[in-house]
Amino acid sequence: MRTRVGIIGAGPAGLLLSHLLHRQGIESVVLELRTREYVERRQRAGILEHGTVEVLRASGAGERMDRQGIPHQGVELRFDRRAHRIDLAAGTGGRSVMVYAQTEVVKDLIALREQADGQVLFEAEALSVDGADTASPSVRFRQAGAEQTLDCDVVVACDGFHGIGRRAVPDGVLTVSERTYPFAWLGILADVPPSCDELIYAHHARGFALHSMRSPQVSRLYLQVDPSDTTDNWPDARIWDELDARFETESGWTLGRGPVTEKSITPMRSFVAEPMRHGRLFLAGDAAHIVPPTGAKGLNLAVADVTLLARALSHWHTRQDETLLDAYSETALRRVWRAEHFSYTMTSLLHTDPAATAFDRRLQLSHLRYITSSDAASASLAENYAGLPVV
Ligand code: FAS
Ligand code: PHB
Repeated sequence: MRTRVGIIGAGPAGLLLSHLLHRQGIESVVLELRTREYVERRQRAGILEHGTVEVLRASGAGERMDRQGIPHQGVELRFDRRAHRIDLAAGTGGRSVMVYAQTEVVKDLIALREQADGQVLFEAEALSVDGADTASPSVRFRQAGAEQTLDCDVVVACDGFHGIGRRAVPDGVLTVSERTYPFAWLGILADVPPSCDELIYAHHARGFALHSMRSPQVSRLYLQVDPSDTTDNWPDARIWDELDARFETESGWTLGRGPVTEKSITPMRSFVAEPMRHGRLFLAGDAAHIVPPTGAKGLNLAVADVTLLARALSHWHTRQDETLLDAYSETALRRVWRAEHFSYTMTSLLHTDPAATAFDRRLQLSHLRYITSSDAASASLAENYAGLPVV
């Protein structure tokens, strides 16, 4: 097999890259380890920042998002048993976010690739990337028990944190920076209408909690738990009782309950591998960086990476100009590190670290009170949460 751009991974990064390249007349092949049903059902992100919404709309991938997505102009920070709304639009000159699940973005992009006769090969496991530092890289992969080779002009590893892309870079070339956190998130889906029109990020002595949603009928909720915890320790009743405790307010607000249809625990880490390029191999999305989900940045960073890369590959393809390709890693990493800092700050601000001292906890409350009483501080959170303009 031969193609211009070999893409490993049919998550949001790989699928959107293939879609954007197609619109530029550049052919690609996407190799995906899992089945189509698996990648379409995998519960992950829920918030699209302003720039992501614009990219999907501009590329013809936003039609169902605009019909079924829920635009949000604000988020609530809850602490000291009181609600504090952060006005995203006021703090950013009108930028906002959209509640539209990653599962839906993935379904829309797969459907678009299928309509365009795009090549997305499911149950096709990439085994190695060869010749990354030559003019003719290739990907060895296995599908239906048969090993094949995909010859490419360039290879883009969009294969997530556990993929093979990074491993194709020789030892000593990548600089890895990372941090692990002393907590994880227990996430549930529940068949119950959201109890608030917007998201609620709750800081509480018992631990962090997040109220989000998937539709007017489905709530998405998260609880901070110990990284070693398992869902077996969390029967539904215990989850609801703990959420009630952490969302408590003076106002008497109550959380609606309903059947829990999905339950999972996600570890938390910050991770960056630099540079995001080695010869003709490029890294994009979670293959290059991971953020704790508190800032709702993971999916949005993946979109920003491939938007940049699609533009650079188009310049190379149509003008034989590699300037943007040469600048890809440095340009992408500026946005990555801004999102890493914001996600780290939101995580440290809102979670209850078991090892925290009384001094640490007083600092958290002081920071929360400052953000919710200062227009400047609130605007800073708003511009990071709604997303800085995609370059
Ligand atoms: P992805 O991991 O989505 O996709 C990589 C793809 O590559 C997968 O389909 C995988 O099967 C495939 N692959 C891997 N190895 C391969 C191989 N050898 N051959 C072929 N294919 C291979 N972000 C948020 O903003 N908010 C959240 O709430 C949130 N929750 C998350 C919960 C979990 C459990 C996880 C793991 C992540 C979460 N994230 C969240 C982050 C997440 O949304 C990612 O940022 C997003 O999926 C990144 O997209 P991709 O870079 O495409 O990587
Ligand atoms: C979600 O709806 O899944 C979600 C929303 C905001 C976050 C993380 C996850 O910060």
